[in-house]
Amino acid sequence: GFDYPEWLNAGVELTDAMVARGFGDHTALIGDGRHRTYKELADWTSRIAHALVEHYGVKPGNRVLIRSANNPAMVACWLAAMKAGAVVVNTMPMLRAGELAKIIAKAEVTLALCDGRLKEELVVAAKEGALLDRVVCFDGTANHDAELDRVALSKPVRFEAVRTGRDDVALLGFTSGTTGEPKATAHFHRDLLIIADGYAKEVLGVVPEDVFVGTPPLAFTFGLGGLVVFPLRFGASAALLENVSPPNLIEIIQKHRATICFTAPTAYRAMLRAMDEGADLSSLRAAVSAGETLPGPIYEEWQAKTGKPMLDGIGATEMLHIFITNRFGDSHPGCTGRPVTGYQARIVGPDGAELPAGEIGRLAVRGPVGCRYLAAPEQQRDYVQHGWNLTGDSFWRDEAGHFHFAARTDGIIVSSGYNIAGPEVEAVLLAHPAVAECAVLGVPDPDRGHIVEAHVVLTAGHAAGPLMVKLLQDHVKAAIAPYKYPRSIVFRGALPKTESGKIQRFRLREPA
Ligand code: 3SK
Repeated sequence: GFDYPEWLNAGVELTDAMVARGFGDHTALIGDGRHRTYKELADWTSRIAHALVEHYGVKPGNRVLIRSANNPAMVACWLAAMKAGAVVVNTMPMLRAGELAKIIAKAEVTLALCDGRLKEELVVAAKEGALLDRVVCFDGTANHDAELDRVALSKPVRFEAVRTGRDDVALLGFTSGTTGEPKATAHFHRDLLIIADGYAKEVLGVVPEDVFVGTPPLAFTFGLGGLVVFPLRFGASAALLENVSPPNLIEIIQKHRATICFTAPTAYRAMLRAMDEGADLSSLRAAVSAGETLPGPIYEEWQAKTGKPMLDGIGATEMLHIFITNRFGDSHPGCTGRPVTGYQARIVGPDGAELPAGEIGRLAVRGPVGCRYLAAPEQQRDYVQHGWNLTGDSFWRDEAGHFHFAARTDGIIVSSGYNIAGPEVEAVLLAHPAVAECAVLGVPDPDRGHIVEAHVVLTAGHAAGPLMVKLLQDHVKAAIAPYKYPRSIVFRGALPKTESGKIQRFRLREPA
């Protein structure tokens, strides 16, 4: 089990406690052109916490929203707000005023901390969401040239952190779900440590020499865990990237000899192409892929080029982080792996009964962290049944106890009585050299109930048209059972994605 003291503050555990454990001079954060040690981070967060409590009147339990790209100042604000006993809502920099206003209203945010470069939309949202003029700007660059920086700089570097309980809420993670309507999930101070002491310790075996990099926004718990909590919990370093394009990711890996990368399959595909051009990514010892199914061909090419496996995993904002994963020495293409120690997983049918190995059903999981929706009792009843979290994914389990992704629960395509897993068709299409990206969905059909429709982005030099449709259909028919072939193919310039890289399949149903 995970045994934590009754009074626990994750902000303190990831800063001052690390200094006390001897990591004071070790680099914690790399970003905005600087390296910051654990001691500097502890002092910085203490000054901000003073400012929050004494200048801005933050009380324990107040909801504080943070709006920023991934940079050290955002991390400092997050840790400081936790030290001050606040409940933090991290938000993505690309959100527009309307989306922010919904979050402000839902989370009952009383104060917002914003990178000054991003304030416009938030100021509009604050008015709409009744937050009015409680938007305080910080400087996301190294200049400390914004209101919060100036107030914080006048404060002492020692702060008596608020005595939060291990089961006090520290974080509200927002998820847009498949429909686009935001839902908040509450996570305790101890949950933030459990994901590190569980997954990161057991699966990644993090050591202080590790350097973490990656692309997910810190507003997405995949990024917050992988790029902040995991490194800081073990005295390692995180190199943060504001502009998370694949070329920047590749550059930062080479520059800082990064060892652990958290990103989605699309970036791994770009990294493979960069290796063909001579990029040296040999410093990476762990390539964690999540957020979207990892296609077998990417896994195999990575293994062939680097000699190391990729660690595909599945998590959920509701569950805070990864709960089923591949491991070093137990990693397989097209397979998501086994539950992280402490978690149990099973496949259930529509009546909630466990299904035998080989049968596709809904993935149910339980363990030390689970879903707690904020003020959404109906959604809570749907998601958590008899103590099991129903994640909205369909999987199957093999005889050896490994779990295999089939589709989102709403993503299995039933056509003429056949069950077709969209991701399987996607993997086959992706293996064709003309296909750069694709997403497969079921669309209603009067004869077959649904038919398989593929939305395809072609690689450079390939032309869309009836010949390409026929070529790809024949390719699928030759690779898997012919009834699975896409009867409809739509060519697109790009696929709609969330900021965290997930393909928004519901948007593919809108006219192209
Ligand atoms: O798999 C995901 O989408 C996910 C979501 C939240 C946290 C972690 C992960 C991997």
